Amino acid sequence: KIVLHKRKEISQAKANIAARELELFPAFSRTGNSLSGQLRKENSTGIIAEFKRKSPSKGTINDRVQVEEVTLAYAQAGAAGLSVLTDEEFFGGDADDLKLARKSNPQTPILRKDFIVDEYQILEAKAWGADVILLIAACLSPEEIKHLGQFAQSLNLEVLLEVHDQEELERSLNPYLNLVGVNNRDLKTFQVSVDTSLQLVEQIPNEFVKVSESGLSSVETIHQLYAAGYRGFLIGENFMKTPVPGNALAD
Ligand code: IGP
Repeated sequence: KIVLHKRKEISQAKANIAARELELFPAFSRTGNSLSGQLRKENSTGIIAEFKRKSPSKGTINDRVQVEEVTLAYAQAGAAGLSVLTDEEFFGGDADDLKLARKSNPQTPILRKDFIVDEYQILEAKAWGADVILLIAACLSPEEIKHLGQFAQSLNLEVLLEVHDQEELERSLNPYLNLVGVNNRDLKTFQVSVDTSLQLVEQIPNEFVKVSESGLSSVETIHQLYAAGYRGFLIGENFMKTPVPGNALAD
């Protein structure tokens, strides 16, 4: 359903701005900030802090805060990277959120969080100032993941592959990825279990930076995941549900 919705959105976007025009955006020629590089640093917090106004599982999480302020506060509180939702339909985000996050955080790696199914969205990601794109195994064939990953890397973007189980992981791995994320949330049932990350960690080759995603809210869980081999921790709701999300990370 989401993929069909995206296809419609993309054809509209293409009608408005041709791919060749995206390449003229100033952000297109900037050198990217490496998220995998940040996460590999010995003293990194590992936290990838997400700006998310609403979600299909939780409804409105926070619609009173500004993306520039929140992302800047996240970075100042020690986030290794930022994640900005650009999906409007389900998550209430848009291109401006990403552009504004970039404007207030020139040096911090930023992930475009969206359902990517087409090269055009990768050109958008680059033009809007992203450093990393997400490819979700549940939405894409192995061939698509490889092709889109290779395309993203050719633009100096890093690639985060998201999986939820062993079957998705095994069929989706290829050399055109930088990070592998395990989503603790089942996208079909919205159930969250950190055990998903703990069970899959050994199956992820060490050449990729390992990221645990969703449902993370305690320091103990982060320590446990770190000990298991994870170096990135993607956290949205736990910060966003508070009135000042940047303070929630600082605490
Ligand atoms: C953040 P949480 O539970 O901390 O808010 O989760 C992030 O992992 C989640 O937003 C997410 C997501 C996605 C959103 C993970 N994969 C794919 C949209 C699409």
